[in-house]
Amino acid sequence: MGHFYITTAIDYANGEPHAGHAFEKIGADAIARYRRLRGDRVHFVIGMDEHGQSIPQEAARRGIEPAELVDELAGRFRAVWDSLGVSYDDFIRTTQPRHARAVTALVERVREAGDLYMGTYEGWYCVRCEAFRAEDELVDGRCPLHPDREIAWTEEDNWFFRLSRFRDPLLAHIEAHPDFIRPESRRNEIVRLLEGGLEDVSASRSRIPWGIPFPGTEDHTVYVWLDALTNYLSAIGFPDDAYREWWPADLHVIGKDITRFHCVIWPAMLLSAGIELPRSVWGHGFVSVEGGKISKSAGARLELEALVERHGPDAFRYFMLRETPWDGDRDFGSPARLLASFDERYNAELANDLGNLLNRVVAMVRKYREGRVPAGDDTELDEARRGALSGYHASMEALLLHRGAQAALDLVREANGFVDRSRPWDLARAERDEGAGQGALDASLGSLVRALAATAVMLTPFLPGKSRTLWEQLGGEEPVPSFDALEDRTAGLTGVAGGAVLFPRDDA
Ligand code: ME8
Repeated sequence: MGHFYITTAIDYANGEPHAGHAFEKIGADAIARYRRLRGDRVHFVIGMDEHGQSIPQEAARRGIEPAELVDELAGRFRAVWDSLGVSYDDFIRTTQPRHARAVTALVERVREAGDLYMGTYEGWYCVRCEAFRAEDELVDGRCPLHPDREIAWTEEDNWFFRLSRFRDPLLAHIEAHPDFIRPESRRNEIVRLLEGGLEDVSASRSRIPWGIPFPGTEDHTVYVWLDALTNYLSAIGFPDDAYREWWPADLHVIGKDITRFHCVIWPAMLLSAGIELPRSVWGHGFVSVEGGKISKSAGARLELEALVERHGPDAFRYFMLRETPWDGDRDFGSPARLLASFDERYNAELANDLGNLLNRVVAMVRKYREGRVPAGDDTELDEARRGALSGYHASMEALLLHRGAQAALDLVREANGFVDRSRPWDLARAERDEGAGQGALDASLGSLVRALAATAVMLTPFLPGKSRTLWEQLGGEEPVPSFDALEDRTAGLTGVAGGAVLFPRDDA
């Protein structure tokens, strides 16, 4: 049995949760759930990034204290993740004492390594990125990622982190560990950046009191990115030895806009402190509508809550992960097009293909076998099931989640085609009217139940709630089996249970 520590980015507590945040958390959750179904012991951490300059600014705008703002937003984000079935084991907040303790310890180790020095910083600071931007990065005098925000000229004494020293060790590490940065497009990006050379970065900010005091100084706080990145260690108890139970992390899931922080600054800090590097960083792409944030689009009900309510949380998870390649971007076009493709996937794949298959199979097992699940010989559908499972595992292991979902749905389609071809109603008539043996119908129904049971497990990472219902309607007992137990527990199914329609059709 393996051991898997997976994290996501911690979200800034300066605005509402949106579909982009959700895409990341749902995807990471699908990976965590897949690992559990493989029998791994999983530790899955998400949380909130609650320091930095933007948070007191946003609090002031709302006329409340920063602490009040971050509490409120942490509650809001968490409620959304709970409603979406995100199965996190821990929720780290950077305002927690356990986090401050870890950051202080890490900064001290970096200082002992001789990688911190005092200098003067002059430059443009983008509060939305919480990062300094070089003059030649600016577009029309503004941050290239946040052209709607003013950018501030900043001059201050800072502690600097000797990042420049880590260029060669990082290049060597990336070269020796092809899985360190994935997908490949992101690795190439980082290699190019490193080849261009690295400059030292600020490790502290002065006059930004909302943060973790920089050890050994009066009026400096730890630069928010150094603070935030350390959450991956503080959540597992660093600097106490207990952190070694989970470290090194197996996978940091983050968005493509912050790969530089995760693939350059974070590993450099760890190298400096003499801590092992994470095994892998996955930089997923962006979901958008008309090139912008989904929730910002005018009109249509595109706020996260409304999207989740439209067909329920499982359908939303499925839609996001099936539509958007986990290794790429997806622009849905107009808000109306997003809703149309959501409805289409829901009706065609979930309500029709999957929902109808379940109904048909349960109804036939009841009608022809009084609800008892026959074992029956293998059919071509069993072969298709084994093929689907192996394609599914290959995709899920490579973290191509959209292809994993596709493999499960392909099996559902195969099974529907198999019903039409094997015509169980004719087999039943032949038994009744022509004295035919029971073998053919047993084989047909048995292989259909096996296909549905395998589908329930394969879809659990995407549709955790509905997959459980699917398994239960087949007569299975909780929990949905792990992959190792799938065959035995399917063979142990005795009678179908049936129940309410899995995905009520909705032609809205
Ligand atoms: O960057 N599509 O926080 P954040 C997909 N606090 N992913 C998106 C997205 C979109 N449209 N918009 C944002 C931060 N994300 C820092 C992280 S980690 C130590 C600190 C992703 O709230 C984004 O790429 O701006 C990031 O991974 C996550 O949402 C949080 O973004």
